[in-house]
Amino acid sequence: MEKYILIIGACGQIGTELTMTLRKKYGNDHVIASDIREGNETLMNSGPFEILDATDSNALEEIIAYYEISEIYLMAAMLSATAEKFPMRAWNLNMNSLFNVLNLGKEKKVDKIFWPSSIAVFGPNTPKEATPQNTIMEPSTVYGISKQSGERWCEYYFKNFDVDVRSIRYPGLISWKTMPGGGTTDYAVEIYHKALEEGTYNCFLKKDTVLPMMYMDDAIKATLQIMEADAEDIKVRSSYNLAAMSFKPEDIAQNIQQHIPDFTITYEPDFRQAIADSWPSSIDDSDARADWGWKADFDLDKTTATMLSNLKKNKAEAE
Ligand code: AKB
Repeated sequence: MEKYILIIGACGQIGTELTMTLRKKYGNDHVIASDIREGNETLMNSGPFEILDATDSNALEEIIAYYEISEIYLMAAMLSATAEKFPMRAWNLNMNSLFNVLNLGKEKKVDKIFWPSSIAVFGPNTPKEATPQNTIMEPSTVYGISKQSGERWCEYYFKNFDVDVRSIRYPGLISWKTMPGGGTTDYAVEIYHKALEEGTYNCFLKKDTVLPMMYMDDAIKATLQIMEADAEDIKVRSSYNLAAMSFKPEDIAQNIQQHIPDFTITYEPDFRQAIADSWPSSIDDSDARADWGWKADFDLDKTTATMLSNLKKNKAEAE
């Protein structure tokens, strides 16, 4: 039987690159992109697209039936910084969209589901260094509470209704194709844009705030890898820890200065500092490595070189 995949939240930072990678792998017509708004030209012109509010279960069911979808990637979510401003909207979007998709799995209308969790599931009482897979989880943010609850529901639907749902706790993600929106780790993308455009960046986190991060290619690789793994190898049905690198704003600034010696950085911490302070500095991802062979390719040097050369190329083409 032919496989048809639905990406919900296809126009966001992860969704855009995930959609293009899956279209390359399975064929453009086999990957249906959907979002509440239209995305960039490449995404819109490369395959089917549907406007979809992820909280609208009837509209979702119609799309599932029309395209004979067997696999869903639910990428729509309100991230940490925005969620603090709109707690009820964040809870509504993050939880109801997940229930809509899990219920399709329960009713056997789809075979497999991917749902992203985050390092935000951890909180101030979690061990900060090499945070283990199973540890104290007392998230202190709206976003973290929704992700922690989501993880519990994923495991519940797997155990009680045999729903094949798979998940990763993404760290901060760095990419040059689509901007992130509303996260606490967004500084690690903005800094590259500002370095090239203005030669300076005013960081909203303190210079020594270490957070776990990952280049987008690694995040996409992990997502495809966990979805392609044999079901019996997926031993964690809440969500897997995943790691690539950890750094502080000062490290990334120094790294950029190796390419742009005159680059300067200033620090003006805002409400996002408290969110960052509640998260781990580094993550132990040994379960993902052991269970489905995870290994990151990008460190900070490689990330910076790739980000700057691609953004430079984009800038030159636009001028
Ligand atoms: C955010 O900063 O909210 C996200 C995340 C770590 O999940 N990038």
